[in-house]
Amino acid sequence: MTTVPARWTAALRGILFRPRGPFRRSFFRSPLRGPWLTAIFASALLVGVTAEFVTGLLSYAAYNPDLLGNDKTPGKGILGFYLFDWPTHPHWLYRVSQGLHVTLGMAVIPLLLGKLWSVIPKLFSWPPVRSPAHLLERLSLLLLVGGAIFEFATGVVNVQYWYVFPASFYRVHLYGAWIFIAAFVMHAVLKFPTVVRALRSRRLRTELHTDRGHTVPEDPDPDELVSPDPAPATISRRGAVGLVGTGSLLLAGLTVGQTLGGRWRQTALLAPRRADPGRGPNGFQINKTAAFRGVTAAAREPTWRLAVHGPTTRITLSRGELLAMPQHAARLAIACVEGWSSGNQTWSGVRLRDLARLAGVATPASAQVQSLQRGGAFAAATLRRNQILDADSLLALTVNGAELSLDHGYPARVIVPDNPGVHNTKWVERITFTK
Ligand SMILES: Nc1nc2c(c(=O)[nH]1)N[C@H]1C(S)=C(S)[C@@H](COP(=O)(O)O)O[C@H]1N2
Ligand SMILES: [Mo]
Repeated sequence: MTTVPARWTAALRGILFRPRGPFRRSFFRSPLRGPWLTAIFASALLVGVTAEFVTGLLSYAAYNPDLLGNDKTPGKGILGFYLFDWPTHPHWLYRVSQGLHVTLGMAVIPLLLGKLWSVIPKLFSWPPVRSPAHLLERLSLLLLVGGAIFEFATGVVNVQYWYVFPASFYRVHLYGAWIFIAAFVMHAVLKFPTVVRALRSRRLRTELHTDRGHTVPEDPDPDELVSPDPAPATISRRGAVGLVGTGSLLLAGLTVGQTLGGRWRQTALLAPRRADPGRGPNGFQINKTAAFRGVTAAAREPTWRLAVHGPTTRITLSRGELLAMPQHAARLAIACVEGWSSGNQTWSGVRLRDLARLAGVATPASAQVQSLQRGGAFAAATLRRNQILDADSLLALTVNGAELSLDHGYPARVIVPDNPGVHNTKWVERITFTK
């Protein structure tokens, strides 16, 4: 015979622990959800995320973070184990890999949303924790989903110039990437057999020929992605895959113009519009103007002299003296971490290696470049030996045959092949070469 209190506890437990809202299995009713659709999105994501990770690591290496003054990211720590000397050739490598990182990053967003949509019932599993192993799995999913959202959100925010970071963007994006990728690899390995099985369960070609009227749910699966009570289809699987694919292409298409530069820039509707570069030889993309950086007066100062320092030598050169030195021209593009590029321009000026020789170091280990700019980011950068010695590495005085404009770095700016834009310092005041 049941005592009254026991019956009450059972009833109470029934009320308290009954799954509600999205925690009920019958809540999500799309007939499209199932292992096959999830596996399709997952496979595409695997490619996209891997490419993002590789280009991201390359981007970090290109920063030369182990050089003095470039330490925006923890280069010498364990995360920098793979760092290598970033080359100066091919001169378009950073532009391509960073353009890919940003464009592909945008393209992956619809894919990520599609994938999350396809597994959303799993996020509301009931009871929330069934066992210690289940708890671990859920925590790893938190890192996975949280990490993905964090990486894409910080990336988009940076590319869109909304500087809202409590710490350096590079640092949070890099740390986040390692946490995310660890969870991602674990998830990919654990789910690999499921994905292979799911991909084999249906034929892609057949799915792409199935319209909405013939779209039926997948077979019930152990992961319970398939709804136990599916509603009629409002879109075919082909439609869902097409929707995500079109979204990806659209985002990529509206972004990539900023990397291509020139007229293509007009098509980059999703890229932020910066200062109007105007027309003429200096009429190409400007990132930070002289006014924004507060250098207008200092840069116009006729008494400006470039200081060239070596271990034992200190000289100063006027712009006239620099122009009297052997001039060299190179067609190079500025490529920014945010994915945009100036496109190739013809820069001309003094070779950095000629300046190094003047400073008494024919083969310097590094060059610290200091701008006239006081305060604000990017006022200084350090270049490494191969960047100084490259025949196309210049302290540019003119561009496209005209004097450098104030916004492009007058009286002199650094331009080095394959160098991230941020290290092509403008309004240079001093270069210190070290042995
Ligand atoms: N002194 C100084 N140099 C600088 C910057 C800056 O803000 N200050 N911006 C850098 C960044 S982030 C980039 S991408 C390039 C852009 O060059 P541009 O402004 O001529 O297009 O300049 C770099 N040189
Ligand atoms: Mo930049």
